[in-house]
Amino acid sequence: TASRRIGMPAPGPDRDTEFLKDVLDGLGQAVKALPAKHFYDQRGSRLFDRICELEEYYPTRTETAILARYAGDIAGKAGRGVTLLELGSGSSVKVRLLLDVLDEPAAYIPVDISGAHLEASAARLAADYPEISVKPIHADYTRPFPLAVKGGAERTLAFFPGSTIGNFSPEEARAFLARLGRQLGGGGRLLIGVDLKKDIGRLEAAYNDAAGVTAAFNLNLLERINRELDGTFDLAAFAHRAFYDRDLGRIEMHLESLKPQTVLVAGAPFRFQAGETIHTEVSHKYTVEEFRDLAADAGWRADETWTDGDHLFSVHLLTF
Ligand code: AVI
Repeated sequence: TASRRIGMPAPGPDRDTEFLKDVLDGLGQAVKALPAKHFYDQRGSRLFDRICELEEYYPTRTETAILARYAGDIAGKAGRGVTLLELGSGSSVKVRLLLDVLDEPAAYIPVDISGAHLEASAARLAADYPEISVKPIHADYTRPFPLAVKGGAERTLAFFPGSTIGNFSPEEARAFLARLGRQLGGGGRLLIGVDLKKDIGRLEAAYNDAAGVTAAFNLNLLERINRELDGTFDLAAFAHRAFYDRDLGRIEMHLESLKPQTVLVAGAPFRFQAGETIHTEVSHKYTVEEFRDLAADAGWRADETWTDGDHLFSVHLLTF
């Protein structure tokens, strides 16, 4: 397989058990919620790739434009022979903008929870960049995972694009950044994409696209439960909801039960009222200052921040 050719070393996270546990716990709470990381099975990862191409979903193309425009600056600051560690590498598209300009990168280490997607993307990247050593790690990067980077912290550049940091609460984001810093060590660097606060209409449109791709992405979580955990969700009896909460500075995604119903998961019954929701995702938005303060609280110094002309999105280079 592709993984063996490019030498995938680490066994994947024990996802089946974890998925079942998270679903039983999450649906058993008084306010039902599921962790957003379980969106990304193979179908979910594909749907997410389609979201990234939507007219309404400005973050991907805006961040890509920022990276394309400032890649030379970023490469200059990163220096020679860095190992690039990408957290949640997905299809490994944006990283190419960096690999194209970095000065003799030592290695590229993509980390992703979706094993099959990781394998295929890493194989494609390895074929396109034969001079770069590609060492994928199949892991849930929200938990500690084994990482041995040659050349020390100063030669490591972590890359966490897409504003995925927004899918953590601010407290989780702080804890995650502090742990990543400790994992890399003093002098380690992080290039991170963060979606900015902006008018509500623009934000809500990005999560309620006309073609219904985001709705399909959200509902795929229920399909996944049906497929993998013997669930009995009737997809027509749940609806996608996404809205911006100004006080909390975040988009919330939910799946709303359209009628009173009972659903079974692995034999366990879960009762839904009409209008009751499963909270499936938060997507926090920050100002540049808010994010720099959060990163500083986690021990990171902001070296540089780049944004687009419309101030939709930001890319920060931080040092631990
Ligand atoms: C991956 N993450 C940054 C996306 C976001 O915008 O929060 C996930 C997403 N959910 C709905 N659309 C996109």
